[in-house]
Amino acid sequence: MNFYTDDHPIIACSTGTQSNTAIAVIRLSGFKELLSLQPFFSFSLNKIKPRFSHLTNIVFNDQIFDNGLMVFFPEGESYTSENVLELSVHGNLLNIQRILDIFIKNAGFRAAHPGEFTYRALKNKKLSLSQVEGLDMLLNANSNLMLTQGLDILQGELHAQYLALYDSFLKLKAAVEISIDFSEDVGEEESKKLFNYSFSHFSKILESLHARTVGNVSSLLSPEVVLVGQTNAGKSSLFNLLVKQNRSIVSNIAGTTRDYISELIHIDGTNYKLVDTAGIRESKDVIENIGIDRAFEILNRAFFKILIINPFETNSDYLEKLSGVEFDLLLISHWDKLDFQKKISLLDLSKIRVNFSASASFETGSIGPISGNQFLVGPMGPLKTGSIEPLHFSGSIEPVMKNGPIEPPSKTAPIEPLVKGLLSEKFHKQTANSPILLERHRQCINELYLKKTEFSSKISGIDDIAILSSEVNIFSHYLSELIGILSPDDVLNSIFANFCIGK
Ligand SMILES: Nc1nc2c(ncn2[C@@H]2O[C@H](COP(=O)(O)OP(=O)(O)OP(=O)(O)O)[C@@H](O)[C@H]2O)c(=O)[nH]1
Ligand SMILES: [Mg+2]
Repeated sequence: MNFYTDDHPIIACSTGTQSNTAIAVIRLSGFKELLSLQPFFSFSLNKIKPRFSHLTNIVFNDQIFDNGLMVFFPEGESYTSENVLELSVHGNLLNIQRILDIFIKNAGFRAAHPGEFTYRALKNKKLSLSQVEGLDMLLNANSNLMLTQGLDILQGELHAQYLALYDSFLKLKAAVEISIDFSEDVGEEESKKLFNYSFSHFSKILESLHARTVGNVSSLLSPEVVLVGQTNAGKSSLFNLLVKQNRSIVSNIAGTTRDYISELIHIDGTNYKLVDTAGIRESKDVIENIGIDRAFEILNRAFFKILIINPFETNSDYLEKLSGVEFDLLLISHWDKLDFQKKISLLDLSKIRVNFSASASFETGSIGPISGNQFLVGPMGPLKTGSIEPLHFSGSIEPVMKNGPIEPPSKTAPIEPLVKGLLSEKFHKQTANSPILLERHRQCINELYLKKTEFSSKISGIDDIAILSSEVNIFSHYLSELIGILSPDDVLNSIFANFCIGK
């Protein structure tokens, strides 16, 4: 990043420059004298009341360029802690660019880099490093979970817990120092007591933070739901059902989908990336094989894995390839076709590991019965027969007649609530302990926890606390990093990499 030491006045549109909007907010920061900007406003700037909005024309050389509102935030009381002026102007993209150009060409401003306003807020101590990370999470959130945690971090909630941990570390350090410097006054027993108390307090706070870092959260940050299966299994048909449009090409030609395609679906406060993949089969087509490799890559990292099997076209070699994967849901498609039951009775699914399975028809958008009122659906597979668990369904079970009457008489439930219910159940289960989502924080906390465990085993059996003087300092580095006292350039670079222009 090349703006670390530069304090040139900067300008940017903070409300996005992708499409025309009714209003856009342009931010100017870092100018020395507000009055020097008088040539650009019809409103008399010596009458400006800080933090109040004033109606003004934006002018230059006797020409009016726009009419809008301006708010002045003086140095020390603004987002960046510099003099800031915010202009609400008409959000036509050409209009925005024209206003930016006026200030860049005639008032000595330069276009801000992505995240530069926030960097200045950090530099001028308006925000802590973890607040910046919280802001980043808030602005790029994919779920209510990230929105909430981003806001909590921005408001300093997590930072306050880190400071409490740091404070308890200082007390622990002091307990060791006391045993060195004042051992004669305090006495060995008393200093040991003080040390034990401080260490247990430090451990308690660290343990509760550590409990929030258990498990892998990377798949929760941008959760992917992958549909895999053989060619002609019905993956694209289900994909279209879930995204509610004919987004993926469906045909009875095996190998229709050759590369993955994805769409966001919003369920219960979370955006999931639904991915339709190339059907798995032996192929001589180079491009198709790349698509199949990609399907496996996505399968390995996906948050929710759905396997689709078409019992009319499945061979056991292909099922073998999937035996190492634990699927969240198995859907056996084409239940609406005659001979479905005969076909599934010939399937050997013993190698498939799956948490929930159901027969399904993507033609009718429903999960279907196997016989009578029995549904091929149930938790903890492989393949259990049982009734539908009401937990997963909001839709009613309705009779369906498709391709003529099916024997025995059929009843169905819609697929969508089943998939969405299982998905959001898994997401909520995995986020129940409000996991700390920021990787940098997780790493620091895990390192600290490791050091604490090592420290614990070292101190057992030690009577002379004084000899721990240097040992206790091992926590200091990671704590400083956690609360952002230490922030090497590469840390800053990775944090600011996600920021957009105008923030
Ligand atoms: N009767 C019936 N037909 C289905 C069902 N699911 C899919 N089909 C049909 O099966 C054919 C293949 O479906 P697709 O959704 O394209 O299958 P796919 O798994 O995406 O196939 P590839 O892209 O080749 O890997 C299409 O003609 C669908 O209309 C089902 O449950 N019942
Ligand atoms: Mg397809």
